[in-house]
Amino acid sequence: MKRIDAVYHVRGEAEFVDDAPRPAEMLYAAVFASPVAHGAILSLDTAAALALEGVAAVYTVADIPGQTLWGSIIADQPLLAKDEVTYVGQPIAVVVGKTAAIARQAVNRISLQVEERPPVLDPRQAFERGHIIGSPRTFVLGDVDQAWEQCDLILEGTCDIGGQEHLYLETQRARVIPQEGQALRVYSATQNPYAAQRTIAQMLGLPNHAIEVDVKRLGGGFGGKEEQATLWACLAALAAWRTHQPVELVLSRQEDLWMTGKRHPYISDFKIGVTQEGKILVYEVKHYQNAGAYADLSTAVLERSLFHSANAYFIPNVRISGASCRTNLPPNTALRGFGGPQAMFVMESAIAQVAEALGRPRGEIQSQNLLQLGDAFPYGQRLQTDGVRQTWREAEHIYRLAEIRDRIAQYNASHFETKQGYAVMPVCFGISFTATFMNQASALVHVYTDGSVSVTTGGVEMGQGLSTKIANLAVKAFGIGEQRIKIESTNTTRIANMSPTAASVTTDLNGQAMLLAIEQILARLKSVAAAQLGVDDPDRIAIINEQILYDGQPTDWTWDRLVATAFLTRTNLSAHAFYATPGIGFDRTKEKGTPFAYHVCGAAIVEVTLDCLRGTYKIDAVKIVHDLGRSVNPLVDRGQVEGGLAQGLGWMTIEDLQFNEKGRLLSKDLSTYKAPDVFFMPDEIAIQFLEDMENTTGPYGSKAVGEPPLMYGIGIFFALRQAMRAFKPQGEFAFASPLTPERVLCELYADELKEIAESIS
Ligand code: MTE
Ligand code: LUZ
Ligand code: MOS
Repeated sequence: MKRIDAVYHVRGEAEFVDDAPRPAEMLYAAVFASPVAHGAILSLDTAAALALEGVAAVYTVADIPGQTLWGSIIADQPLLAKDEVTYVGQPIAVVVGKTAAIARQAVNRISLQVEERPPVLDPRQAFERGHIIGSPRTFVLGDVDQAWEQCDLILEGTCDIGGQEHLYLETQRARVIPQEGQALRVYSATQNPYAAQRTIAQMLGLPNHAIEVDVKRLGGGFGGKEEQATLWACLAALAAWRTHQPVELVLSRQEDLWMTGKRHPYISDFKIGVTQEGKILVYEVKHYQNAGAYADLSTAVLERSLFHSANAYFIPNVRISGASCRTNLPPNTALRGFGGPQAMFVMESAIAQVAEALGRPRGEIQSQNLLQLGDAFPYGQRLQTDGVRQTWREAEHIYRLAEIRDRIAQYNASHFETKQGYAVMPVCFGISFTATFMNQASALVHVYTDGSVSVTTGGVEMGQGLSTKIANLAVKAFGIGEQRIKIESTNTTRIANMSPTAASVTTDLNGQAMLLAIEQILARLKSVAAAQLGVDDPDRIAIINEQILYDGQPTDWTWDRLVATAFLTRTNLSAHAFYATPGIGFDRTKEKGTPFAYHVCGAAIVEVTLDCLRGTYKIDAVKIVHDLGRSVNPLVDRGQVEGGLAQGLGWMTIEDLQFNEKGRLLSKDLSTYKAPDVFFMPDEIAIQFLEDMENTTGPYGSKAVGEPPLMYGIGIFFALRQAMRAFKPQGEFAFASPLTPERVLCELYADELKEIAESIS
């Protein structure tokens, strides 16, 4: 089955927020944002903006009738800045005009006087000044202090990890339409319709039921619209509320780049202790997370970093700690992996340092420390699968890792100016929202009298193929044709209190809720069929290919006939159902529990060729073994693995966020922020799914897929590092990302560059 929306995308018919026909008298909003990273607002003059022909209004924080602070976890972020600004791009005022161009022109006429204060951009510096969001956290397993004494080798290091732009194709946007009475209908490009609903309600002092949020689909979210879509929906809603007219707010690409938060940069200190044989006995890590100016999701991202700090390895003694450090950057936020990638990068760096010190291949250190079935994670949960070792072994075997190693060694022995490298990247990613209460979902299913079916869930389609998978599941559960199923928009009036579409669990949670709803309807339909057929046991009735079977034998009843008859005998053909993941929980006072329903495992081999004269590189191959469980839709899942990989490779290498010392984003357009394209991607991508892995949590034994493959991309850093070491064996290379060609060159020629610098001075 193809993706159900592919045909609309190809024809350009797929509807996004601003594609729907424009209501008459709609106004357009533009945002005036802070040009400085930190300062006190002395004065704001909007008179010239208001005077511009076609401008309807300019709103500031004074125009907000209800709560002015928002945030899903900690409500510390002003919707519009009041007395002070704390990052470049922080919204201060909203202008509404007859066109977006007029609104933007008016924005340029606003004058602001700020008393600038020095910004803090470095998370460690913020930490030292006590600028911490939430509380620092520490996970402990074993006896760390005593374990150092048993080690033959102890190494320390620091990782300096870059952020990442989401680069969804569709920038942030919302359209808000006033309704009769005190109500608003909101079309928002959001992963989190309920957050938009409740935050707008709080801002306007209205009950939640006054706000209806509807989401058809997103042109990508990648975490960037889990929390941060809310702000723009609120600003559009404020303007619509005040003007009593429809208002649309669409960020330009540049505005989106400089006004929104990104993946968190981390600075992480690690210390690792091993035996002579390379067995890891103890690992300690301190993460300084660069949270940006407000809480956003940072404390949750940090929590996921703590959960994934040992990645796919069993280490008997660990101490993992971290703090969300408040800086004067835009609030950083969810991005595919949600803190997992940063933590895993640190672990892999520590292992690289061990391997280099012992003079052993990195893969040998990795493989002897892999988690196995029943091993304890630092947070107490035990691994319920042998997927880590199984995927590693499979990758080693089917892709002939030993041959890759020998081929690359030979290549490097016979080439001077180019060198090759490879790395294996194992991934073990926990599936569930780490906040246990969020692991809930509901669904609403209607069967109409013509046999067609309408499905609403709390999940948002954002390109990940959710609608297709939900439709696949409905087809399978009902036993009817796919043309019968319509997946509706996500809507807060049809589904209440939904969790965001995030954490890779949307099909798991919403799919299960829908299956429960379908079960209810099927049970009723089967009772009707049993009565009509004059048999006692409805459980012996099945629906396959729209035929009603009894004991596996065809009857002369069809889906159409059964549904029509059910209606005439007054049977409820609708159901709402609720699902909550069973068996999970976490105690934050002890930092122990079972936060995850299960883990997704896999391993990737990344091969590169590096041009050591130019610093440029080519990805020769990425070969993956990935555990999918019993896939609902292998094509969609393959797309997710490839897309996640691309995003991970880009994060590690060419996606370079540059801020100047005043906290202003320099890489604020697509000519200076380079993302992977088809030419950057590996010449060869091989993906093998582990077929015999079962999962009892996901619908029909399927597993979450959205985020874990991103972390395969981490392998490229260590493949490049190996190639760099082949060129310059005595080189000391930093664990700093992204490893751009420019950085590679500076590292390869660090001594020469130093000499030149000295000779100049
Ligand atoms: N794939 C596409 N095409 N577009 C996206 O925005 N978001 C990713 C992933 N895959 C994303 C994507 C992220 S960050 C998550 S958490 C999951 O999809 C969310 O969807 P799921 O829960 O249905 O996997
Ligand atoms: N969002 C969230 C997430 O709120 N909690 C999570 O645990 C999570 N994990 C991954 C991505 N988004
Ligand atoms: Mo994904 S970072 O959970 O939206």
